[in-house]
Amino acid sequence: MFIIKLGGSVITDKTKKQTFKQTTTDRLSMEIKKANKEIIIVHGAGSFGHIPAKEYKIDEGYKDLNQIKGFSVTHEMVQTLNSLVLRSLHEHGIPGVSISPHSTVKLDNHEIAKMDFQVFKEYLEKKFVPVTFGDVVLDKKIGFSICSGDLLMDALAGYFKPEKAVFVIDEDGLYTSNPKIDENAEFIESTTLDKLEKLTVQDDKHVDVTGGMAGKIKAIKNILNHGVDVVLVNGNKPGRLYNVLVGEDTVCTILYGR
Ligand code: IP8
Repeated sequence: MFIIKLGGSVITDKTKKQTFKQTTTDRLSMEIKKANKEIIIVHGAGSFGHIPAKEYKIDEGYKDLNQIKGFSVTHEMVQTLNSLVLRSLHEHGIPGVSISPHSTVKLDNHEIAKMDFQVFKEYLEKKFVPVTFGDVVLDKKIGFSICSGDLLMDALAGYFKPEKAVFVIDEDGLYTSNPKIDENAEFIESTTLDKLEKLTVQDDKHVDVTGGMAGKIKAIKNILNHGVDVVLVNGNKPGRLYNVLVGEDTVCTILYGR
């Protein structure tokens, strides 16, 4: 089994409000279908979720009444993106079913305190493809907060122990520094948790309420600690996700779990 995260910067244009990348998502759906593996899909919120979540400071927890509107607006946005992803999957023969974190996950100070894994299990047993996504969620300590797709990847990888946890991103993989701002950044083909600990990660200026690459690295370290291998692959390059899923050589970064 594979757990795949379709990054928000791959399926949307992160700089423009609610801009869905239909062609890219359709191609990725096609690659997933062709690979014919048991999968769970997680997707990011991109410009549908991060913009309103930032505006209403949802990640800081409940502070004022205006955020109630912000929470529901953000939820509506990510649910809209989820419908677009689901439609793309369905049109390419993938029986995706949506599992919304806001009603199946409970956070405690930004960490997952409770998650309904059983519902994923039952859908998988019936040959559906569970699809979940970065969402706004109730939080025991701070009222509400954001549950990122990376947090969901960590929790799902810990429970299901997939063959690989695959992050589909808008870069070829991991670099020694941020290639968007450092031309001397060196590409890392494969690495381990110990080497990853030594990397410092610099983010670019995307609107990202869940910590961008730094947040992703934290989730990746946890996944490696679950003993699960992680792959980072460029979703903008045709065929690479398919190659990862079927075990063909391709440009990507592989991180070995322990
Ligand atoms: O794009 C963020 O999820 P991510 C979810 O996976 C919201 O970090 C609501 C901004």
